[in-house]
Amino acid sequence: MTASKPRVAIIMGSRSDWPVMKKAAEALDGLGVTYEARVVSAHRTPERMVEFAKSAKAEGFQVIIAGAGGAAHLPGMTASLTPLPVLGVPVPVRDGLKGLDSLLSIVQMPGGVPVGTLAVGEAGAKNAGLLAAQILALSDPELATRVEALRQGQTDGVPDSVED
Ligand code: RP5
Repeated sequence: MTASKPRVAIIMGSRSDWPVMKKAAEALDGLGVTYEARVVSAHRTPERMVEFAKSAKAEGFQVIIAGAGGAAHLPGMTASLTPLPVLGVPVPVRDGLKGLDSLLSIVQMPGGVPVGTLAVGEAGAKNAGLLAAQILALSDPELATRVEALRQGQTDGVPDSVED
């Protein structure tokens, strides 16, 4: 958790999702975006989920990143209870269907309740963090400059030769 008021909420269905979801936190840390990470399960703590989703905007969050695995209802249920943009990260679970279950549970929302669904696993979590920062950067010029610098550094770091 970062020190000042968090702009992004990173929620996940279980502590077991954290090794994947911390990639979103790392992306936000890298861009100086404040966040708070919490365990909120659609199935095991449904009342906590409702309370969180209904109060998230009033708490000052601007974007929600929600990760879950298996029958991953957390992103969609959260999106149904808040006007904030929700980015969904499908987490692959050990004894599940390698993330395909999570992906399909998150991606096919009914029209009217959007969830911005990212890739399965760590790449999706990292991109959720970056995308949340890009959303916030629309109204934050200093953050926009940091996002652009990150992109430029990424581009500059790709060699054009196959070996030294
Ligand atoms: C989901 O069930 C969680 O998001 C997690 O990905 C999966 C397994 O949870 P644990 O049994 O590891 O707590 O709700």
